[in-house]
Amino acid sequence: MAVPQLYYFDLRGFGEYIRLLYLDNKIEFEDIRYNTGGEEWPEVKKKMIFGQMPALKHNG
Ligand SMILES: N[C@@H](CCC(=O)N[C@@H](CS)C(=O)NCC(=O)O)C(=O)O
Repeated sequence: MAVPQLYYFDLRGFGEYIRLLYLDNKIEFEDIRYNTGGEEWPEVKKKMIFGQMPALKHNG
């Protein structure tokens, strides 16, 4: 089964609640983090469905 992919910045913020839900329920997920204010984010943002994070990809 595909592992959900969680995209968020390398900080707690909104994404931390989702990480904790997965961790508390022992559900495997991929924790994909981008540096806040890093060079990567403007390019990644263009590819995000809503242009913001947290974003969750599950089964494509
Ligand atoms: N869409 C979310 C908010 C998401 C949001 O504000 N994400 C921020 C980080 S907490 C973000 O992606 N900021 C970067 C950007 O907008 O370029 C909501 O309505 O609750």
